[in-house]
Parts: sequence; structure tokens; C-alpha cells
Amino acid sequence: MRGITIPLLVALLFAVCTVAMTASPALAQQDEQVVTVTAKQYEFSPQTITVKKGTPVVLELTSLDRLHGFSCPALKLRSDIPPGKTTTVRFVPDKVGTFPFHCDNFCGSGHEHMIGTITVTE
Ligand SMILES: [Cu+2]
Repeated sequence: MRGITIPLLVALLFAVCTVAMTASPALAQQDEQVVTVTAKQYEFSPQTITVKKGTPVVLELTSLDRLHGFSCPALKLRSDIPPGKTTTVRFVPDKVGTFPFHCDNFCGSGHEHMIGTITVTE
């Protein structure tokens, strides 16, 4: 009797641990909202980013041509966007509202039109 129950118990414990270990990273990823943003002379795409207060956000920024910048002062976000690589910006929105962002690396004559907004909803 004993010889059967103990290995069974060990196997069960192992199964529970395996499920717990594999489940947690998956849950962490589900929690994040990944937003892909491309920059080129002279626009961001998308120009409106909608996120949820309290939900972690991952911005994956790429430039299609030259060096741009991503700056959202109200949310204290800022990053260079060099071409040819993906730049990641992570944040957790802690206030509701509409916050403007813009390119802050001079990229040519239409640079001042490189703007957009981050809308944080409840
Ligand atoms: Cu620019």
C-alpha cells in the first residue's frame, strides 16, 4: 500500500509544481499590453495609443528611416528611436487622461508634425 501511495504523491506534487512554474510567466505576459509604434518622416503610426490605467504597457518603437525620438512628458516617457532596431519602453499608466507625445530628435522639415496622443482609460 505504502509503496504505491508515496510515488503517487511525489508524482502529483511534481505535476502541481510544474503547472505552477509554467503558469506564472504566461500570466505575467497576458497582463501586459504590447503596442507596436513605427516612426518615419513625419509621422507616428498609430498616432493614438489607447491603454488602461494600472495595466503594464510595453511600447515597441521602431524607426523606418532615420533617428527619431519618442517623448511624452506628462507620463515621463522618453526614448531615442534609432533605425534598424526595436526600442522598448515599459510603463504602468497611473492616471486617466489624454497625453500628447512627439518626436524630439529633429528629423527634417516636417518634424514638428510628428505628434500623437496616449489615451489612458479607467
Ligand atoms: Cu522628428
